[in-house]
Amino acid sequence: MTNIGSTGRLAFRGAVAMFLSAVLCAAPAAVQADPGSADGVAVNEDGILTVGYVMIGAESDWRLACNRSVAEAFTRANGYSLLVNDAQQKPEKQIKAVREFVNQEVDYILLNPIVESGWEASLEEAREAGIPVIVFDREVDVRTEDAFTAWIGSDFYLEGKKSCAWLEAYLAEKGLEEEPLGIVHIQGTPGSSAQIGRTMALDDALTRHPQWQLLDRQNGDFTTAKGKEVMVDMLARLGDRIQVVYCENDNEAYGALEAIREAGLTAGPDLQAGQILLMSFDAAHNGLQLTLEGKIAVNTECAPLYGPALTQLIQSLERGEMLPEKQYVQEAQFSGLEKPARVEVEGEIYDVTPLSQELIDRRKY
Ligand code: GYE
Repeated sequence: MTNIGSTGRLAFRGAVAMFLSAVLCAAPAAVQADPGSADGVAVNEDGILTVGYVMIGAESDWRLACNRSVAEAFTRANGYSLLVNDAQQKPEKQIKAVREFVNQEVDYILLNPIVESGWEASLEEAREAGIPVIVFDREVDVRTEDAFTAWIGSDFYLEGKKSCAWLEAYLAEKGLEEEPLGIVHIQGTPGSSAQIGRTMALDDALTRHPQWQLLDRQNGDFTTAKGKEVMVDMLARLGDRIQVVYCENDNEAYGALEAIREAGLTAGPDLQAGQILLMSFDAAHNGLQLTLEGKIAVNTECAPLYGPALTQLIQSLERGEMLPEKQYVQEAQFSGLEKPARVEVEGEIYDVTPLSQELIDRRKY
């Protein structure tokens, strides 16, 4: 067992910020990794740190890339024994997994929470056992101070705001800013940080634009299958009133695109020609390809390659260094369209990265 608990985590914010944006933007090694099993017993061999990974599942391209990145970073050669517990998108399984890892006396717990709520008791047990918990990607909503050791992840609300700002700028570009706009919304897993932040941003934009009409909102659970299912339903009920589809990840967009094609309609940015404009998040390889083709008009990036950053955080803790409590990663935004070239969110300007095949070919996930 390591003695480093979840107390000090103040200094070296700047250093970690720079480091995180560097590692998360780097391409992963092109190795297919197979996460181990949760059934093994944590053995604390000489110099080997046992790390329990409380995983969400395999719902999306993003998640597969994230899991692979963790597996590739926490190898025996790098000094780790990685135990993986796959919750298959079931929050109660995750709580159980934390408890199991505490009982196994692992050295560290990596927690990728499905939903934000329900964490007080199990995190308290880990804290009492002196096992540092590093939460990443999504967040936990806990009132207890020092409930976890550190968190790194995305600013999902900002991602959503950038996405909506792109739509505003695009409509202005086309002279359509005053026109009524029919929007449907395919949400991510209810109660997950990614869903909460991206939904909140759309809600803000709907309030700002009374002429935008939210026609329907359904849960696509971040999967292609569910994304398609809800889009089929929305198309059947709302038909050509749908002008914009706000998908909360690429996989939902893949599903929505299938539904649109099967309904004999066309996805694309030309609203005046009756095309359906899709918005997406993640910017995984296939998502970017569809963005270059215009099938997805704007794709706001979400960075999945956490493995190297997580090993660095653990190494910092091993050296007795303090960690910042929360650390956001930096993310881009992509479109195949030339304009808008930048968006503005609360006085900050963010560039929209123009897509090229070369850029997409470099994307390994
Ligand atoms: O956007 C989606 C996934 O939590 C950021 O979860 C992650 C989200 C990501 O399944 O594709």
